[in-house]
Amino acid sequence: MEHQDLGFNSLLVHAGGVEDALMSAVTPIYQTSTFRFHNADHGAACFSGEDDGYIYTRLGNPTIADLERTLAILEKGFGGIATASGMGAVTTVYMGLLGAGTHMIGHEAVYGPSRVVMESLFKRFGVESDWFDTSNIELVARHIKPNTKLIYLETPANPTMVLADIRAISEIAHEKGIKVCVDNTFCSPYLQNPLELGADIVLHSMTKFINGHADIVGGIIVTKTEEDYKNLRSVMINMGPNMDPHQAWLARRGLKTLALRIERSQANAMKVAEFLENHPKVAWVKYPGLKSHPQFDLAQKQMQGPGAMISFEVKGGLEAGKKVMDNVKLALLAVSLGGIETLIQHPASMTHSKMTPESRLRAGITEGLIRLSVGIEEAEDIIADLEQALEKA
Ligand code: LCS
Repeated sequence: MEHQDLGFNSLLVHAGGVEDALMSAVTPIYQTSTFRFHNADHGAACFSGEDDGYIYTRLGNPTIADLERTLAILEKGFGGIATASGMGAVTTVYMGLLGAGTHMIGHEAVYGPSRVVMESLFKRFGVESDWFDTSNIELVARHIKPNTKLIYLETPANPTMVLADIRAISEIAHEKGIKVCVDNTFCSPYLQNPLELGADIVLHSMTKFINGHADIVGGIIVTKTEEDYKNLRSVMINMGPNMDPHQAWLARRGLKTLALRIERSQANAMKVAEFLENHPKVAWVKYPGLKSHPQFDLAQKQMQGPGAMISFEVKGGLEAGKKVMDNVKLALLAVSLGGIETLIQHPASMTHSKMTPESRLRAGITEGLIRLSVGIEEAEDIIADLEQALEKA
């Protein structure tokens, strides 16, 4: 069947694939760095593009291509570009769209390194950037300059759970010929499709929900147009943050159960968020599934579900929060997110520690903010674990 006729779970299982002479049911791992040519003319034709045969794994590989095609279908884009890590995807987009004398706008609370790499490394090469609260559309419009080339959103944002209105911002951007890129890591294509909402490029850390099993690092970019695809693929293959075939195979395997895993972890997250919101020792909770989330209506409109990420603060701030993190027994005290196991971490001293304290505070990343990635365990066990840890706070 054509993929247009298939529902999401069917695509997770059947999209992509390779035509393999031995008819293997699962895409094999083509663990090879290079591919043989039939003869010299064939090699030349592969290089000139007359023949679409594989050449060399940095340029393309059947196992990686299977994953790239699948993500392009799920995100409803033209093509996918897999990278060695989520940061490989972020920096490929920056390299492809920006240069000396250009300017970008980003949400103030993105994954720490996505901002830090721009404000340190890319700044050295003459790229300007402004980071502020993109949930405020007027602020976005006001910060656009004649040399603005990119608006970079992360929604929900890591770790503040602030949302950006992808459709409204894309409209403003496109009037000025500016590209919009959305980091969709917190949602996965199951919960949000930025390209359908108007964005030009979507990217993910595949390390998270897409792979889902906390056993690989990886990234993916999907573009809406062929032009952006060609540009970013050329950056990727020349810079070299390519994925490895084995890594791609694991990600494609993990992806098959994406919807099942998210349904389960999201149902757990809703229960955990309600538990935290009603707990006397908890100062505040941010979860897009709670009516108390300031952008609950936008979440309902833009996302197909609130996801499995929660941020909260214990009364008593960091000292009290540390007691919770040091006393959990089921949840793992670890960074990363989107896996089957519940993880807890402290952004100000961990994932976002390289931001300046001023930028962190302005972005709403308080010293006491704790981030929870809710897994697929029994909700009762996750709640009991947090309850006993909160008792010690
Ligand atoms: N984008 C988002 C939203 C992320 O959360 C991360 C990693 C990245 C991009 C980068 O992806 P990576 O290169 O690690 O595959 N986020 C992490 C986090 O919150 N804890 O540890 C890693």
